Amino acid sequence: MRATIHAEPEAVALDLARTALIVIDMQRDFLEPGGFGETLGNDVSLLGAAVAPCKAVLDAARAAGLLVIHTREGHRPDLSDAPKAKIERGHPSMRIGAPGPMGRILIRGEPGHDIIPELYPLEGEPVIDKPGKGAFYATDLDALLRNFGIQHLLVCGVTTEVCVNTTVREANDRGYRCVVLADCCASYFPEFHAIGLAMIKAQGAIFGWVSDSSAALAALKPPALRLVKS
Ligand code: TIU
Repeated sequence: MRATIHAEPEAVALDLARTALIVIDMQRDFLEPGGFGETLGNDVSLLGAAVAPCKAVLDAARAAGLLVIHTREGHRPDLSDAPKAKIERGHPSMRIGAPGPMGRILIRGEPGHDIIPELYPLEGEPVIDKPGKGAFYATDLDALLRNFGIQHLLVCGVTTEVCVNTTVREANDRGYRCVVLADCCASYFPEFHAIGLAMIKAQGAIFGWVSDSSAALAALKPPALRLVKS
C-alpha cells in the first residue's frame, strides 16, 4: 500500500510494505531517574514529551502492519564489548557497569536497560541490542532490514542528536530513506534537538526528512479513512 507523508523539505512517498518504524533506545536508562542519562548530568524528564507521540505512532504502525523494530543501547555484563574510551568517563561510581537503582548502568539484562513499559515491544518485534550510538554499528540491523525489503524508515527515539542522528546518518549511507518524526524524538538539550533535526533535513534532505506524529498518523490510516474529513 502506498501513502504520502508530509515532511520537510518535501513530502515523501512511502510503500508501506517497504517501510519500517524504528524506535531508538526508549530505555529506562535514558528516560527514568537513576539511569545512564542522569549519571551523565542530565534532566531526564525532558525526554518524557516524546513518549505519547511515539506510542500513538507505534500503535498506528502496528495496526497498519508495518515492521516495527526497537533498539537498546547497552553492553555485555563483562563489558567485553564496551570500548575503554567509552567506559572511562565520569565518576567511577556512575560509569557504565556501576550499580544503580535500576541495576548496573547500561548493562543488558538489567532493569534500567529495558524499554519503558509504555513502548514495550510486542512478541515477535525485533529488538536490536547495540553497543554504540548508531544502530547499524556491530549489529545485524542492516541484514534484517534487507531481508524484509525495507527502503524507508520512520524514526522515533532518543536522543535526537546522539543515537537518532548517528543512526540516521548510518542508514542514509546504506541507502535507506529516513523520515524522522520530530515530536517522537527528544534530547536533554532542546537546542540540540532543534539543530539535530535541522541538520538532517538541510541541503535538500542531506541525511533524511523531518516530519511529525500527526503526519505519520495520517499517512498510516487505512485509505478509506484518509478520505474522511474530520
Ligand atoms: N547521552 C545521550 O544523549 N545519548 C546517549 O548516550 N545515547 C542515546 O542517544 N541513545
